[in-house]
Amino acid sequence: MKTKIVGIPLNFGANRCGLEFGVDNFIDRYPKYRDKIEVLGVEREVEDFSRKNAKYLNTVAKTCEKLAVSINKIVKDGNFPITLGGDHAIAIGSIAGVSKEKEIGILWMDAHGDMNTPEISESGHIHGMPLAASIGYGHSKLVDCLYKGTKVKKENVILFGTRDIDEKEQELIDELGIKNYTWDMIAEMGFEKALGEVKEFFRDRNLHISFDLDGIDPAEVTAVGTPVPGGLSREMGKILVSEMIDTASVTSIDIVEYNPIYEKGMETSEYVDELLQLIEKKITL
Ligand SMILES: [Mn+2]
Repeated sequence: MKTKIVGIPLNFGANRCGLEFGVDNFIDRYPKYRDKIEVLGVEREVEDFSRKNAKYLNTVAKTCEKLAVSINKIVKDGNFPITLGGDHAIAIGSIAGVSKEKEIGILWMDAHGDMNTPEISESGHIHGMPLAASIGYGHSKLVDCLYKGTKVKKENVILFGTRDIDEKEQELIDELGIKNYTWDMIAEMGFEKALGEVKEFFRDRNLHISFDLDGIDPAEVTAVGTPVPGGLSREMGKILVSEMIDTASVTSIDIVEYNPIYEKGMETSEYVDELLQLIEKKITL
């Protein structure tokens, strides 16, 4: 199987300057990816700026739709899509593109829950909503990306590494019974044990991994817009991806929220390169 990397420099889901430079800056630092990453443009749409609870909804929805079509084609061609962000809202598109072809579960590695909806979001930023949208909760323009309705069953989702969840978001997570390995739980039970449980849950099942760089400890990965103390080490992040590929039938991966404005040196772009190399090596075996 061949990996196909799609770069999508969306920042409107986070409304934070810098994310739109992530893909180009990464390629500039690692020219070996110039011919390997297909960069998709953001589809800027007319917006209703009186809407505060889902900012840039039309632009985010249209861009996710475009990404979903591209990812869907990669899957249909028998290849393995990697989506490089850009803010985490793009996962709405990548997941829709894969889930149209096969039933998948989701491993959501993130400091945040990304389980907000327009009704409960405090910021109105759509990058806090993609997991909820993928399991059928949120604005219909997001939920119905590529095709109508729920993309992934809520019981087939695991949150991993969380340490900053809004109050109403937590209520929704509890109400829906979403499995959530908070960073506190992982630290207490031990990373190996937590990973072991996640592996058992997804063993031999189709799995999409949505890897938010802010899930990693910001002391080790600085180039993220919404850092939260704590989190996985760089090595744990790589072990997670590597062992999930060995255990589950991993179909697709997102690597998101690379914001070069906040980078101290090159340690985050280096980490993205390491992750891409690891995935490529394992998938093309
Ligand atoms: Mn996220």
